[in-house]
Amino acid sequence: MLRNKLHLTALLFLVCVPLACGGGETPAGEASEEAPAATPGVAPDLSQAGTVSGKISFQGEQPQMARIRMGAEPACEEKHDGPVYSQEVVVNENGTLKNAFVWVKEGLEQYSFDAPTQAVSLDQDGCVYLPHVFGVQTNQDISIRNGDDATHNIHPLPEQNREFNISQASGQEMARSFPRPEIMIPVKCNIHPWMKAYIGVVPHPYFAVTREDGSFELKDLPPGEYTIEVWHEKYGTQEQAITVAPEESQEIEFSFEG
Ligand SMILES: [Cu+2]
Repeated sequence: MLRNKLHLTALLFLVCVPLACGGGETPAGEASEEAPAATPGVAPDLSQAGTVSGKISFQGEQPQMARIRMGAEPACEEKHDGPVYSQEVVVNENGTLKNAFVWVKEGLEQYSFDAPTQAVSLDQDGCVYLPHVFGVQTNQDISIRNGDDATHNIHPLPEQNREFNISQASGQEMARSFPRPEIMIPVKCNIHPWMKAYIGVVPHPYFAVTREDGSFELKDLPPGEYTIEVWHEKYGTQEQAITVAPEESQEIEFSFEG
């Protein structure tokens, strides 16, 4: 009789404990819209890290860029010394492409990275976005500033993140961030239709934007196999699979044709 009671107690214990534990759990599939789960993984070991660098070359005929007429906004027009042109395609003097976004698309999934505490700047200066193309880590602040004597309206058009559309008076500044990776988020101004920028949101620090010499550098990359992608506003994307050996400095080149 005593033995049976003990069995019953044990049985009740086994049934009750899992029920009690389950009471406070959030049902699966109810992840918050604004706070995706943190990327699993650890920080990479950088003791044998390498570097991938290179350039984005351009072949063929350089397209003529449209001239931007901003006479309706004299405060902006007078900030420019000469005519202003669209930055859709900027070919550098050395035959390379400016404003190409280069990033590690695959190969870092096992790692996690904290967002930098320092913000990235996006200025509205002379009714032009500066910079025209830039990268930011997920959840890293973008400091958006209106340096013009005019009102702007900052309006990113993401597909993986939440859209916003905010008027900004002269001199105002605000910070925003995007929680999800997205290549690329177009940004427009509802007041000045020529204003365009593109933001690459990356879950790690391995990205770069080509400037006046068309070069890029991805430093402190742990040894491994990677897919490197380059994105350009007009010419689309290309990718290359590479292997980075311990402490290796590797050069790669991409080429777009006009
Ligand atoms: Cu504007």
